[in-house]
Order: sequence, then C-alpha cells, then structure tokens
Amino acid sequence: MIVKSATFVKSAVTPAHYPPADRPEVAFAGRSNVGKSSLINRLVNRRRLVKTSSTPGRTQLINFFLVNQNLYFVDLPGYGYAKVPAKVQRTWAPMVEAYLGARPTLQAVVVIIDIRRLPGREEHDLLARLRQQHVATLPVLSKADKLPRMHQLTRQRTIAESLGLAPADLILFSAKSGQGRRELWQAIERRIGLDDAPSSDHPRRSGGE
Ligand SMILES: Nc1nc2c(ncn2[C@@H]2O[C@H](COP(=O)(O)OP(=O)(O)OP(=O)(O)O)[C@@H](O)[C@H]2O)c(=O)[nH]1
Ligand SMILES: [Mg+2]
Repeated sequence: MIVKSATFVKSAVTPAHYPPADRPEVAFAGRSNVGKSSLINRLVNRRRLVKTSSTPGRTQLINFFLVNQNLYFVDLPGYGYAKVPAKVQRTWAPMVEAYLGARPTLQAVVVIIDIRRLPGREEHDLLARLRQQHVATLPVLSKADKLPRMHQLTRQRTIAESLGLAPADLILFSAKSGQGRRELWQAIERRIGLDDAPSSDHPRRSGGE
C-alpha cells in the first residue's frame, strides 16, 4: 500500500460520535502500552499522526483516521492497565463492545500482543468475541526488535500455540525498525480487497488521545 494521505478524523466515545460507516474499516486493539498507536504511525509512515506515550493508558477514546481517503483506521483504547483509574477501566469494555457492534463496515481487527508476553485472559476473550461476531482478526506480535531473530521465532511458536493458531498466522512487527510493515499491509489489503488508492494530497493532522 502506498500511503498518500493519513488524517485524523475524530475521537469518539459513543456510536453517536463515530464518523459515518461509509468506508471499509480496520481497528487496532490490544493491551495498554503494547504499541497500537506506534504501529498505526509506522503503517502510514507518519511519525506523529497518532500520539504515543511511554505511559500506558494514553489512548482512552476511540480515534478514527482516514487513510488514502478510502479506508478508516481505528485506534481503540488499550485494556488491562492497572494504573488507569478504575472508572476509565470500567468504560473500556462497554466502549469497545459498542464499537464492535456498531460498525457494519468493520473488515478486520488487528489484535496486537507484545512478543515478550504470553497472551492473557483479555487476549483470549477479545479473540473469542471477534470470532463469535465473525470479524476477521489479524494477530500481530509487537516490539519484535526487543528480541534477536531466533528468539522472535521461538516466541512466535509459543504464542501461536497458546492461541491455537499456526505460527505463520502471527505477524512479527516492529514499529521501531519497520519489520513486518509490508506483511501487515498485505494482510489488510487482502481483507479489504483494496488496490492502491487514487492520489489525494490532504494535509496531515495530528490528533487523538
Ligand atoms: N522498541 C519498541 N518500542 C515500541 C514499539 N512500539 C511501541 N513502542 C514503545 O512502547 C510505548 C507504548 O507505545 P504506544 O504506541 O503509545 O502504545 P499503545 O498501545 O498505543 O498504548 P496506549 O494508548 O496507552 O494503550 C512507547 O514508549 C513506544 O515508543 C516497537 O515496535 N519497538
Ligand atoms: Mg495508544
């Protein structure tokens, strides 16, 4: 995918605030601090389109981005970070549940798991929830640059086993080095059946939580 434009559209809490469901949409979900926002920035090759932070719990709203005028990327708030105030944590599940139920145009959810962690209950629950709803999932192992290549492959096998998937189903990704970017784009394009988008030169805008 050649990314010609990527712009922040809006932040939302409830479906009433979402942009119209008029384009294919891909959402990004995962534990707090797993690298969701950094992954989106790397995919669109904009360093600061989405705000990232070393403090977990940075993204607390549902943020919509428009890519090449023909595809929405949706950065979902992260789950499972204990230090996020309880009130915020309690809103996560309903917010994401409502989102998943409200987007007929949702084509795939990129489920991001830190390569150094074993998937926990949240990951299993999320994957089961998406499967039940017949939403395609694209599992990605983030922060691959933290491990040497041999160790990456071992982790890929171990995590795949814990999820009941084949190792090749898990894309090794690094927002830092760009590893896996092309592979993830190809997987997204296969899901949404998009070819390279027509050119458009809209100005970039930073945004989101
Ligand atoms: N080494 C390395 N660090 C990464 C990578 N991706 C993200 N990080 C770092 O991990 C931290 C969290 O990244 P974010 O992209 O903000 O994570 P997030 O999942 O959006 O976090 P929340 O919005 O808080 O849920 C930041 O300090 C990033 O620089 C990666 O591929 N490699
Ligand atoms: Mg984020």
